[in-house]
Parts: sequence; C-alpha cells; structure tokens
Amino acid sequence: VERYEKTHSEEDAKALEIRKSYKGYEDGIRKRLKLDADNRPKVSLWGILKSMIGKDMTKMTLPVSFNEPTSLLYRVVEDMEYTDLLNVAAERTDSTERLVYVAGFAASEYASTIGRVAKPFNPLLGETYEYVRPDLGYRFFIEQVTHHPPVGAAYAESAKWDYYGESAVKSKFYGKSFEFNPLGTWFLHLRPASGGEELYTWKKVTSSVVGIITGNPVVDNYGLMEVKNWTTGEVCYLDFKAKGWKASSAYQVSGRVVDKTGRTRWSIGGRWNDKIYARYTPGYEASVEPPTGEKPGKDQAFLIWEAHPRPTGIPFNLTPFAVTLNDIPDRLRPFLAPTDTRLRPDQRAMELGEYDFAAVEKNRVEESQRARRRTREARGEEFVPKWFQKAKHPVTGEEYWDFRHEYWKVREDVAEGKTSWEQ
Ligand code: CLR
Repeated sequence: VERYEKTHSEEDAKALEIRKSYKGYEDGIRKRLKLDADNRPKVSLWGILKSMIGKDMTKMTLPVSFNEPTSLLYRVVEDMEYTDLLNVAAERTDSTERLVYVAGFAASEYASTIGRVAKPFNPLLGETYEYVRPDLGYRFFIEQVTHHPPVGAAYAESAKWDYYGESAVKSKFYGKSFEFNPLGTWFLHLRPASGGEELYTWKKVTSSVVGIITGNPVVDNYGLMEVKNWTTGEVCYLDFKAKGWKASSAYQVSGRVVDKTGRTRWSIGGRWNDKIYARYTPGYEASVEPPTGEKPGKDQAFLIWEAHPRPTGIPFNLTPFAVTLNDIPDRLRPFLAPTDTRLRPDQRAMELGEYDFAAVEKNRVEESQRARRRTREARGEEFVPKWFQKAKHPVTGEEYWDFRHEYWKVREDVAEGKTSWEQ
C-alpha cells in the first residue's frame, strides 16, 4: 500500500515534530510518591462483591479504598513501559524477527498487572492525558471518547513507530472470578531501518481477578493473541495459559511465528511476569527453555523481554513506570490541557493517601459530569470527542478512532500564546 511507504527524511521530520512536545518535561521523571506505603483499610473484597454477581464494573459503586491512584487512561499508557522492544524490532532486517519483538512488546504489558488488585479511576467523558518521554523519544495522547461503555482512544508516536487503538473493556463479575475483556484492536506502524513501513495489529487477552472468595485475590491474564503483520502476511500466535491448580502453569505464555505460507520460523516461550524467550525453529515448533550457556548455537533460545524490577517503597503495588504518570512538575503545568487527568483532585488526593477527601472529590466531579450530561440532553446535543473521530481503517477495514493529529499542534500554539485551549 503506497500510503505506508515512507522515506527516512520523513522519519527525521517526525522526530523533529515530536521534539516540539518536550516543552514542560525538562525535569525528568519522578521516582517516588509522597507516600512510601499505603495504609488503605484492608477490606474483604468478597464481603462487598458477593451481592453484585452478574454485574459489570461500571454498575458498581465501590468504596474509594478499592481504588489505586491511577485511571483507566493511565492503564493504557502503561503499555509504553517496554517500547524499547519496538525500537529493537525496527533495527532487525528479517521481518519474522521483527515480529518476534513486536509480539514481545504486545505481551510485555501484563507484568504490570501483578499485585494490582485495585480499581483505577473511571475517566470522565472528554478527559485527556498526555505523556511525553524526551529520554525515550516518544509522545502519547489519550482521550475518553465515550462514557457508556467507557472507551479511551489513544495515539503514541516515535520516529520509528506509531501505536494506536482503543481501550474498551467489557467486565463481568462471576463470583468465582471477575473478568475484564478488552474489545478494541491495537495498531502498530513500524518503520524498519531497512526501509518501508509495516502495519501490525493485535487484540489484548482477558484479564481476570481470581481468588476473591478465598480472600487471596490475584490478577491473571489468559487467552489467545494473534499479532499479525499485514504488510508481509506473517503472524505470531501467543497462548497465555490460565492459572490452573498447578503452580507451574501460572504466568505461562508460549507461541510461534509463522511465515505467510503458515510455516513456523520461531518458537516463543516464557512467563509474562518475568522473562520471554524466542528460539529459531525453522519448520517445526518446539518448547523454549531459558538458554543454559552450554551449547551455544543458532537453535538456542535468547531473551526477548524481561520485566523491570519492582523496588520496595512504592505504595499500591505500582510499578516504577506507573509512578511517573500522575506527576505534575511546575514547568509542565502551563502546557497542560484543562482536561488533563493530572488535574483531577480525587486522584491527587488518593495518591497522597487522603482517602476521605478523595471520596468527596470523586463524588463531586462525577456529579458535575452528570449535570453536564443532563444539560446536553435537554439541548438535544450529543457529546463529540475533541481529538479523535470515528473512521474506517484504510487497511483492515475496521471501525476505529482516528487521531486527527491536532492535539500537539494546539499545544504548541498554546505554548506560543497564539491560542487558548478552549477556542
Ligand atoms: C488490562 C489490559 C488492557 C487495559 C485494562 C483495562 C482494565 C483493567 C485491566 C487492563 C487490568 C485489570 C483491571 C482492569 C480494570 C479493573 C481491574 C485493573 C489494564 C482490576 C484488577 C479490578 C480490581 C477489582 C476491584 C473490584 C477491587 O489493555
């Protein structure tokens, strides 16, 4: 497809464009929260949830002590923790090898779910969030585009790749488990160093909380994931195994990369909470054991991804990456859109351990959201997202949320005093 053929000067132009968004991020990332331990009251999940079997999470009113100081928007940005894999993928000259690393990236986001049995805040309609990493060369933007069902549309970009999609999660509490089923497709445009541009897509697997009844709730992730390269026809199949009774099956992920004729090229295996390996297995699929260092050779497995450590002294079981998200340095404040999640007082209070104030503020912002909806309804108006529009995807033909690429331009104009956020 001609649209996806780009030259390297365009890649440089893209890097320059992204650099304009670095304004406000000069102070670098935050390493800690004010709290070094959370003292949320320990409540029995089952005690509260047992009367809610069959409901989805949006229909539940839960005490704020069930929350973590993140939002569903932040949970999407958390996909960005291991973008180094996308940069590695772009450097590989063999397209099946690129797919190995892209699949590693798709699997990498699950490590952050360990120990996170808490409810992220539900974004308000039209709430936005921007996140820029000058040190890593990318920028990320997300907008809550619908409230029922809750959908966030996101767009991340770097010199070598663009990653976008929607986070729409269907949830249901079954008693034995609480299931979260992501519906949207994620798209990746990769610009390999060897030239051209490729499109990859995949859908996320199911996340679930098990062990609620026995009082030992843990997050599991399971299901099949198909990472497809639309440009070459190659596919990576990944199987996330559900946690069974045997400890050995926990966190297991395995799979293979096949070429466009269906012939296996690589086998993949490991644990999504720890390390994932690949092994060159032309024409057959094989188990993937961590390399022993003994018989080095082309058929030895090699590491494609490793989870970052979880240092102590961070509350709510957040990852070090998640800690950086709600930070609001003084230098950044003047550039933020008024809809930015960092400005939400309830999440800020939660992060500071002021749980009662968080509950009051959460109630207040949600009430004013209801009032805005009533006004819209009385006027016969419908909410229109500001930065994304529904469109048909030019390659896959699916409906998706198209980023109009306006946000960063407006931000730049606001920074130069040429306009204000509410034009
Ligand atoms: C999974 C990966 C998706 C985005 C996503 C959306 C909803 C998240 C889910 C992820 C992980 C599990 C999750 C869920 C919302 C609520 C649920 C955080 C990140 C937690 C574990 C529910 C806790 C139970 C409460 C009732 C206390 O791309």
